[in-house]
Amino acid sequence: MKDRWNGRLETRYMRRIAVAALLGAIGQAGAAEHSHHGHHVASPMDHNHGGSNATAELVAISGSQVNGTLHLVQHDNSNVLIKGSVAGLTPGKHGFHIHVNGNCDSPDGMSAGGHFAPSGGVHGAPSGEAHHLGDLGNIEADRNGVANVSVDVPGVSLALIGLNSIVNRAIVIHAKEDDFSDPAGNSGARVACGVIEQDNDMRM
Ligand SMILES: [Cu+2]
Ligand SMILES: [Zn+2]
Repeated sequence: MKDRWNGRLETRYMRRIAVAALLGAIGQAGAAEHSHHGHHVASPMDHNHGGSNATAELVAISGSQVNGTLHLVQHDNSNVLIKGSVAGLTPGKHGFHIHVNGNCDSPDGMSAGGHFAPSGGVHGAPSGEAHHLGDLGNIEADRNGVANVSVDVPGVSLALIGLNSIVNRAIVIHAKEDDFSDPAGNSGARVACGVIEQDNDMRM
């Protein structure tokens, strides 16, 4: 047990170093491109000047095999980019939300509570006028059950405190597609859950 736990810690640590190196490389590439060419298409990563970073390790719930790691990077004052890969899904679309409680302990994920909605509202599409702040739409898995996630979320932060902070809340993936109907999009069971945890060792 002890070895396994140490191995897991080590893996997690190595992964963070790899991510830090990757983010650094992207930042340098962006800067180099900027100085050598007059124009360059801005990527959200370019604006991560010492912003907070967080990680959500997705755990399988409701008897699913869904797993993955999502990395969150704050850029600008109120935008957070969520990137990563999720495996073990059924092919097609799956509701993708931030839920209010950073608690994935219950086997059905209900411990994560309802959708994160600090200013209320009704459930809907992230592109629509009315929606919960935590309504992130759908992610789509390919025929191998893998979804590559890259979702930019406006209006939220990775600060430790603040009304719109999503730290210590949960990312939940559902069995079915979110059809954007109130109150929760008919997206079915919760098949993966991960608490959004600040990467304290990566703060600059
Ligand atoms: Cu949800
Ligand atoms: Zn909602």
